[in-house]
Amino acid sequence: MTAPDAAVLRCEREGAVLTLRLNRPEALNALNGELCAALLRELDAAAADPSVRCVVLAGAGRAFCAGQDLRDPAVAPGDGPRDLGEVVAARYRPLVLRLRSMPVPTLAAVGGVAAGAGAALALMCDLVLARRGASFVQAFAAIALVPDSGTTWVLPRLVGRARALGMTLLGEKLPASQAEQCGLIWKCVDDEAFDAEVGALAARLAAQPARALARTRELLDAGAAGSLEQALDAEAAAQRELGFAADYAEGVAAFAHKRAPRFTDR
Ligand code: LHQ
Repeated sequence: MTAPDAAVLRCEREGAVLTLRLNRPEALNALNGELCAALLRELDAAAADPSVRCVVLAGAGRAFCAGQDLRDPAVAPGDGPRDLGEVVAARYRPLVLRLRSMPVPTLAAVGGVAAGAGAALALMCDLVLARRGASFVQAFAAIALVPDSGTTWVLPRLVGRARALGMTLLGEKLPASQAEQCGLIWKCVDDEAFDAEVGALAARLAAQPARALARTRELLDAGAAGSLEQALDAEAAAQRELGFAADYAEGVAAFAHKRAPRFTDR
């Protein structure tokens, strides 16, 4: 399956797994307006397509994504001031909220450097698998901006305030192995095993009960901000919903008959 805008975003389908591959390798897959729009459109389409059960976000070439394209006329200083607030609100806010509310699990396959908003998009995915040679850069301070695209929300949640400040104020390249050690990402994988591990993990996620996984993400995000009582109430509400759903019956039947479950709910 090839998207109409294959030039900037490639849509690759393998079974129930949809890989959205940022495809501007000459600019380290930096995000311009066209790429942001294509990504949002394909994520919306995937969310509405019951045959998609896992979305992988990846990059073509040696990088995952260098963040906002600094040569994009919408942000490049030069011909006068630019309203960067408008750019983040119009392009990045919907992308971040879309990723965080996908009805299926999301996996970032970070094969190279992930910088600025590129790192933010990766960190918004449910799991991040990074090639050992990859790195994460909070590139905002180097161009005298604040972290955006949800970075100020997600970073301290993942690694705590001290590390979040260290990463954002200093903007150093954080190697994937250290990103794993400090809990920024799920796993760092040896370079030669990366593609196979991405495929295996995506296939495994696609076989999971998508609706239960999406509710789990919602509960963990809400739980981090709310009280214990709120978490208990939200868990009960979700458990009530899931208990009436087909996947629960299927999961218990599969357990009882010692067979693999076939989950279908989304
Ligand atoms: C690039 C870029 C890039 C264009 C490398 N753009 N060409 C949202 C909206 C509003 C305003 C602004 O902010 C945001 C959110 C953000 O994302 S802000 C952060 C934007 N990103 C950056 O500042 C990262 C800039 N890039 C870098 O720091 C480095 O390139 C990294 C650390 C990503 C990779 O370093 P290297 O591996 O040493 O590669 P390189 O620097 O040699 O870059 C290779 C080419 O890619 C080069 O082009 P050239 O024609 O010289 O070969 C770069 O100019 C181009 N490139 N990032 N964001």
